Amino acid sequence: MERDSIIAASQKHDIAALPDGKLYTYGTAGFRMAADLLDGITFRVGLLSALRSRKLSGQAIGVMITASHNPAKDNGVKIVDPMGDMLEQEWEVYATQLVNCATHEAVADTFFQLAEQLKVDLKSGAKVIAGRDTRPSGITLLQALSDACSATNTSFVDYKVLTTPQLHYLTRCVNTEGTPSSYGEVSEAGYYKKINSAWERAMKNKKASGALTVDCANGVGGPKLKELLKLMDPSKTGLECKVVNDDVLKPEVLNLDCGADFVKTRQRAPPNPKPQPGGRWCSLDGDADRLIYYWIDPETTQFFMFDGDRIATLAASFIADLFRTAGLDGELRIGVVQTAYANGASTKYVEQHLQLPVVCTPTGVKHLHHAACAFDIGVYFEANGHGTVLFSTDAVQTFEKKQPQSPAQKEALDTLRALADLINQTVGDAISDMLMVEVILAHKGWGLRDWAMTYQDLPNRLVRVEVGNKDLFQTTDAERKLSQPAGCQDEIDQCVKKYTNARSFARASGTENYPSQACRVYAEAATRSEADDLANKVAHIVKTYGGA
Ligand code: NG1
Ligand code: ZN
Repeated sequence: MERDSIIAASQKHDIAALPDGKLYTYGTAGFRMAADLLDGITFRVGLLSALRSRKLSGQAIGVMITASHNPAKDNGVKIVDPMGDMLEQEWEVYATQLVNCATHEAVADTFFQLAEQLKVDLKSGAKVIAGRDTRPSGITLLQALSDACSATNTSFVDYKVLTTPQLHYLTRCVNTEGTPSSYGEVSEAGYYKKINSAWERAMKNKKASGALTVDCANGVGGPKLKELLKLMDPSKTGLECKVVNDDVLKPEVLNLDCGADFVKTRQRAPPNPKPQPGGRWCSLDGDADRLIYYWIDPETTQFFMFDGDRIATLAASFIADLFRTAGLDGELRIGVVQTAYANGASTKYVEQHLQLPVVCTPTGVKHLHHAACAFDIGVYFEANGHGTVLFSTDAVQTFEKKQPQSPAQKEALDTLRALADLINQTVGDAISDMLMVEVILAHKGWGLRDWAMTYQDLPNRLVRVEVGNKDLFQTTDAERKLSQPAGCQDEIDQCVKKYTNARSFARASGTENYPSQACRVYAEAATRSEADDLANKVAHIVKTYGGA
């Protein structure tokens, strides 16, 4: 590997220095910002992936180019580890280091220095696979990645347009191909085949209750869901999917007034097409890893939202029921993992009604995923609709070994096995989560009204506060309290005390870095007006402590 060729390749992918000596940082969403700032960053992420693959004995590393629910002008780049999980945290620091090099020479030098420090054999083989969402800017960013791979003799496979969870799936498949733990066929078609077969098994003798309208945020979920629908046979399972907001030819409409993030943050349905009262609706986000269901009560026209918390409670309650029926109760441990953004009513429901343990982690899927691995069945969801259910090897083996004593036990075990295949084990996947919800509703014989009745959300509000310096805000206790700036948390506590059943916290956003920096304030309370009022008051406190 030649220093000169790395420098020459790097020179084709410049980086803009940030004002005031600020650094680009690898955060919960990798590097995410305005697409025109990303060319050099993506090239350097390619270099780091080439190192990481070599460090892990040539296993393939995934790279996803997406800015998820962000507006069309943005993009992002994120590294996926060999088993389909997020990049190991220690390496986020190396990513930040390589990306912030001031010159192309420094890029090459840092690359060799990291190789030495991490004992990476640069003569060994390496592989990177990549995909992108539908943003046109992704095409040139993939070229930057490809150039980094050429400059470092790294094999590169461009899977072109994919959902984020599909790229995670493919990464795991490539690395387990031909082994007993093979995760599936290494192709997009293999992904659809695996999901559809598991879906049909999970729905054996069950019927979904008719039409489901899916808002795809005008993102990659639209064409990909339509691919899957080609395999699905509504006459077998009763599920009629109607795909809306699936225009991927007009880049500017991506995530515009539609999609899971719109529904969650505005707490209302997208304006177009207007949902009919009583209909079953859901929204995906721009890269199809978040899912939110909603329903308008035909009698009262009240809007009900089924967010990540509610999907988690539905999944946990159903799996716990299946365990009881299958006679596995007490043998395997089910747990729910949430973040501070989970509605207090959902936490209470899981702990008191379902009698299952709840763990709270900092924001960011890597934290939730990690905590979920501590259970035999780990149900993790962020309130925003990103999440999945992890089945440990132990759990899957137990389902295989268990001898059913009755037809009901057999059915419960079959359903558990099918769910373990249906639910994406690498990362939250809106398409597979949606089918999981449909399986559960069909098994329970529930409509959305029944699901809405399980518990009542506390009114809540999430506010974005622009601050001069978000690094001033340091948190503790899984982000539920501020340790810095001094005095800020006391003021928040004093404020919260004045409201009924209230809770509020503030933290720096990990994804909103450039050009403006933001903190997020969450508040919940007994009534809508109290929640709104509390959120505004805390936002004001944060603004005053936030620096110029
Ligand atoms: P930040 O900007 O750190 O709040 C947001 C979401 C996270 C996660 C990341 C990655 C909220 C409150 N925050 O992070 O949950 O999804 O984006 O996309 O929803
Ligand atoms: Zn997303």
